[in-house]
Amino acid sequence: MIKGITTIRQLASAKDFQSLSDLLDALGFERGGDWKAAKSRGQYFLAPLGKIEIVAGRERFPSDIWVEVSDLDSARELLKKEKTKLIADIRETGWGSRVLVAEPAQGLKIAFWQKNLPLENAVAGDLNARGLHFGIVVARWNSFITERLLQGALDALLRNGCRTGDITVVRVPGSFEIPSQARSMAETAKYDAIITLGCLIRGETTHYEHISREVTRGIGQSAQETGVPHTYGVLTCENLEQALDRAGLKAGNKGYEAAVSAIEMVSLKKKTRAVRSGRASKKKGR
Ligand code: DLZ
Repeated sequence: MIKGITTIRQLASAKDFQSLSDLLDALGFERGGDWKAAKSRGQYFLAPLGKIEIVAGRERFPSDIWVEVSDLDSARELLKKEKTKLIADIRETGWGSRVLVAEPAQGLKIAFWQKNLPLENAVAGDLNARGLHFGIVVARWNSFITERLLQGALDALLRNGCRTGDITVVRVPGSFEIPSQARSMAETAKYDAIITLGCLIRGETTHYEHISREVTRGIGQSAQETGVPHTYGVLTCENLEQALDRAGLKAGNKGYEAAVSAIEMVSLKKKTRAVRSGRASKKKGR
């Protein structure tokens, strides 16, 4: 019988409507439909999971909208970037999770939360880029997009402690040339990770499918065969509007995201190596 759950929030102004829509886009909600009537308009945002939760007892919950996220620290960073008011910063709950409360529009409180990792042996990368060396390969084709991706990537590296002298930026003619350049850089063993940035637009690219498949495959292959983490900041878009959205407007900046992923992967690689050598020496000790 049940088909879905909708919770409606009526906003005070069109400006609130727009800025909250932008924020929900940036957080990764999928847009459903929208509607317009004589006196109002609406926009649906879809989450992968909806539920109704009922609670008994005396604990007070700070919001009646709870958005579960996979990475609360990144969600907080994004909220700060969007200048969203934080009512309560990240805190541990008494039930194995962390939560923060934001007020993205006047009178609308949303709690964002993440479950703590339940496993003892869970390993996750940190976001500290101090002392790390990064190679960035950026395509000149569609440079008005790729230069924005580059700015996003540099912003992420510098904010997380990387020094400008530890970043090498190499420009290649187009996305097709990214994998071979990425591989040449990875093979020097001078870089902890390679960040790849490009923009393919279906409408303007002949053989779009072939080029995007080759670029993706080549970058993945270079990562696997050299053992150096590579991250993927190559936009594959239907049109220019979508590309602009992903290069810093509505859907965040994919260059920024690729750089954050690179920092995380370097840390993860080190930790995995440490776990592996810890296990090996335990075995020897036996
Ligand atoms: C040729 C071409 C076309 C049509 N479109 C794009 C594009 O949308 N994005 C991009 O990064 N590069 C494009 N290129 C250039 C190719 O990637 C490549 O640089 C040239 O074919 C030279 O090998």
